[in-house]
Amino acid sequence: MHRPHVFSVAVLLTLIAACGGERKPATESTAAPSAAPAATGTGAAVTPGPGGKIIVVTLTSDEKGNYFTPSEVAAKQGDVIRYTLKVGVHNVHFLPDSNPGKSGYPAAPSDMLQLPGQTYDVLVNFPAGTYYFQCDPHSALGMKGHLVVQ
Ligand SMILES: [Cu+2]
Repeated sequence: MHRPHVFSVAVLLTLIAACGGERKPATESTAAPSAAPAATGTGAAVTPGPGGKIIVVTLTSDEKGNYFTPSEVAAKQGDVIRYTLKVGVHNVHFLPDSNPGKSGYPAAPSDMLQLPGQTYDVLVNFPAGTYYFQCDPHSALGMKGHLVVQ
């Protein structure tokens, strides 16, 4: 008469122990992979819009100075300007003070490009017009250019 009762308690304890043992994998499964941070500027490749193309502009330093090549860039809606570091340390900045009355362009400076081949992509999705850009460390030395959106 006592035996069935004792047996059932033993089974119950076994079940509790089993439950406790299952917590470990449950904890691990709650650690969901974190989403990649939103792409911001430097390094993030941008895909041209329909019919658009990629226009490469290099940033370089040599014995003649520091400059963008080309420094005068013509583009259409949907194109991507791929600023690409060749030599030196440079950035790209569409300086708001030099683009009065304009909006929609990337007004924040890019990060510094430091590794050859590093890129900063700008999708041309802002109004037609001429936009001034520069490299902040070298603007006084003439490292500047214009993006003409047709
Ligand atoms: Cu520069």
